[in-house]
Amino acid sequence: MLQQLDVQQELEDVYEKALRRNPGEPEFHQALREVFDTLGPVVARHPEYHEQAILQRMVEPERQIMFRVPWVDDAGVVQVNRGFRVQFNSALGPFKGGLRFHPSVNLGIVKFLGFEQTFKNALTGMGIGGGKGGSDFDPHGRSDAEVMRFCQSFMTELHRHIGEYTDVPAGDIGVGGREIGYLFGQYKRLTNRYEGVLTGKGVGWGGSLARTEATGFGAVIFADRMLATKGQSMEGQRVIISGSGNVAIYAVAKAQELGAHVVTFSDSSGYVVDEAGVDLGLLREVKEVERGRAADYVARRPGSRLIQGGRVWDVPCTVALPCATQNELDVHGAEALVRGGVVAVAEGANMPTTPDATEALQGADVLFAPGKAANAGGVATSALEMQQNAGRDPWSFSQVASRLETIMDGIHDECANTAEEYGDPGNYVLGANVAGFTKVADAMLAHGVI
Ligand code: NDP
Ligand code: 2IT
Repeated sequence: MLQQLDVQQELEDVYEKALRRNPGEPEFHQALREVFDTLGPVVARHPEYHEQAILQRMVEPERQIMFRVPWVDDAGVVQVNRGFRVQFNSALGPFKGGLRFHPSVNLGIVKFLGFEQTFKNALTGMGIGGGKGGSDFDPHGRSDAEVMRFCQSFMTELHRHIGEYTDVPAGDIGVGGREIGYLFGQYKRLTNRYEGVLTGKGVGWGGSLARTEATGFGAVIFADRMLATKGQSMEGQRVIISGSGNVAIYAVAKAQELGAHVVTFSDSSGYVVDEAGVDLGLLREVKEVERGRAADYVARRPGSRLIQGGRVWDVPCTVALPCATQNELDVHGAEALVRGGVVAVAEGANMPTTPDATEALQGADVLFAPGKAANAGGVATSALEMQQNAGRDPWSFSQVASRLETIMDGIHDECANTAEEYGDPGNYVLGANVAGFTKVADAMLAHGVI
């Protein structure tokens, strides 16, 4: 057993070196900090991790790809975006993780997401490594033809680096079924291979039933299991949700199915309060079919209101599900949640809660589920899609949904048991980080210095 002091010094040294080697990437630094803060006890128990430089290797992506993505818009103007794929860690399987199309995307954001993805994917137990990619392309307001031309150009470079046994991308912010369709079409055309190289495909051409629902469903199932440790459930909870994309919509759906009362959603124009309960059918119509804005929902839903410039966390609730983007829930938001009577927070998004907000919630004894555990249902169902593709055997909705539920139960219990084993029961952040890290570290040890 290494001395505790040596371990803390070792973690600090690796962290400081990573900061120096990755300047100007605050989200990546934050993701590293959050994981490193919980690893002391596990590194102390395993001197071999130190001897084999596991931490140093883990913070360095295996491969980082950046490329030009030129395309022509509907007005005939040449546009240039930047494409990314960071293949972070393949100790447990082919790189796996989403593609994000959003103007804020840069290398640091893709690295934070890829780092987190590695541990998340380990928690699923499905044999998938971690990666992430995307572009600073903004699909909002673009025509289908523009999105198609962009996706074709993006895949014209990306196809060299991916494959069903190498790296299997999927959706994330700004990348849904439409984009996956165009990306898949171009991959197939360039490689002459019809293979499970992407997940989130349409159900008629290789996609899995329940993949669309999986992330939001999984996050609510996780919240339900956390509440059960306190003798509660989702039934009767007053829920606030941020975001109104893929994750948020199906978090609304599952929460309502389990008997909760969901009163908010949001997008980048503001948040909507609907005290009568969010109308799921209208929300889907506005967001999935019309690609509309929050105001379009409010215009058709008497009694609901759009609040611009405020924060959704001021709406009193017992359960909060941040499902939009990173760092959307800061310490002031966390304090507002605590004042409003929150009992549980489960992250549907990746790293939506800032470190001081997490501390404030945990300090107030709020059940807190980090994204790498709570939103793992999406990528786990992607792995089920890969399984269906490999077996050429599509499964029914209920088969996939019941596997998802079993997987979320397993992740919940593994996080809870690990937290208990390491002397901090109820600390799901510690449980998720340590359980995920250990799986990746042990596989890396077995593979030698690579
Ligand atoms: P979508 O693009 O479908 O939806 C994103 C939602 O968040 C939209 O309502 C969007 O509003 C809002 N949003 C995004 N960025 C911002 C921002 N900077 N400020 C305010 N609002 C913002 O993405 P997903 O639902 O797929 O992803 C949401 C989160 O969940 C992300 O953190 C993603 O990484 C994570 N996640 C997704 C998984 C998946 O399977 N899709 C799996 C696991 C995690 P607007 O339209 O106005 O921009
Ligand atoms: O953050 C995530 O886990 C995702 N965007 C889903 C990744 C996937 O490969 O399904």
